[in-house]
Amino acid sequence: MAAFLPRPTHLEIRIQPNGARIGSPLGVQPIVEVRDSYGRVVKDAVPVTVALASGDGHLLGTVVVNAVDGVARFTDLRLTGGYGAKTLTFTSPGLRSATADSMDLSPAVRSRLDRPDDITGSQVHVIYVLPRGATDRELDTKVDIANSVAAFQGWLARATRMQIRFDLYQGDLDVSFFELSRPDSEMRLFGAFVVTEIERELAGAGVIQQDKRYLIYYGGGTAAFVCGGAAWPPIVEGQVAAIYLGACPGELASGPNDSPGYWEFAALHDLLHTLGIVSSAAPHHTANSWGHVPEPEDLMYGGGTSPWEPTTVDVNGDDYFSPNLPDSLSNLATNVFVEPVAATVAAASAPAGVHPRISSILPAHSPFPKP
Ligand SMILES: [Ca+2]
Ligand SMILES: [Ca+2]
Ligand SMILES: [Ca+2]
Ligand SMILES: [Zn+2]
Repeated sequence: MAAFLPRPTHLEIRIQPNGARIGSPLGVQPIVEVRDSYGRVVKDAVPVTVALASGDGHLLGTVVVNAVDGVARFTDLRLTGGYGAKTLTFTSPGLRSATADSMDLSPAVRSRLDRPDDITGSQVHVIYVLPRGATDRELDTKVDIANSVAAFQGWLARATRMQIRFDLYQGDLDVSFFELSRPDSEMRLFGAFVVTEIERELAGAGVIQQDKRYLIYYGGGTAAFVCGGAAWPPIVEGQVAAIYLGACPGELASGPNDSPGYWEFAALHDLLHTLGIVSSAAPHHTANSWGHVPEPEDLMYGGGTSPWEPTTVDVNGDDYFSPNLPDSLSNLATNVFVEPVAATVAAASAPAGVHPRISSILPAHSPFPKP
């Protein structure tokens, strides 16, 4: 009786990868076997590497796994990229590779909860809020909001070397979903104070946490001549900024490296209001438009006869962004909701000097509603 040493010849997929969703590990993680020419599992401890063979995006997670008793079990693979078909291949040196069945990358799972935070401390949580019964554009799960936030973060990083501390979950923007109890027809009657009503409902539902600010992409409108609104502490108490997507025209940025458009600037502008910017005591604070400065190229312009064409965060560095402001003024440079960006990250963002695709449109609100 001759004893043959089993010799591995190829890989075979025992469990096909499946269940690919944006922002989550694969629902079904693949298991791959090392086999010989007779199809028997060979108990060799060979390394098995998985790669994305077709489809755009990236494969993340532990992509090299050592077979144990001839079986390689992947545990934390996940896919990024556009929706649609992706194919994985498995390789090991000297062995015939195996290609998995194609699978579709699907939108993220909707979360009505603020998921566990990657970072501790002050941070901004983003919520897609709909009035009751409004058309659901799934901006939370189809990464539209994540792209929009990334677009203005990139712009802010180039302009200031700072970035907003956003609430992340497993490395991605944590966007949750909330449906109001009232329809758009009721909400819009609150005019410039739609944001106040949104905050009231969120607080009533226990959503608001003490050390957070909230940026709302709101799928409703308003009867007032505004596109968004925000708290402006200490004069207008609150923690919430909202842009009213149903109130003004235009689309969100379509990719994370896009130049910010109107909605991105409006979101960032309103979010800065929730940090107390621009202080009423700032030298160029506009008395007829609270929380704002007068230059049309400034992110915190409050409207007037010139169109808003934001290129600058605090013209002349004397009102709300400078290392040297008096402590009495709200200062983006020292605010706990922002942090410095590594120079490499700032440089890698979309090219500087690109003129924002925005002109002749209203500022986020003109003027800021007086309390
Ligand atoms: Ca994630
Ligand atoms: Ca969270
Ligand atoms: Ca200034
Ligand atoms: Zn404003």
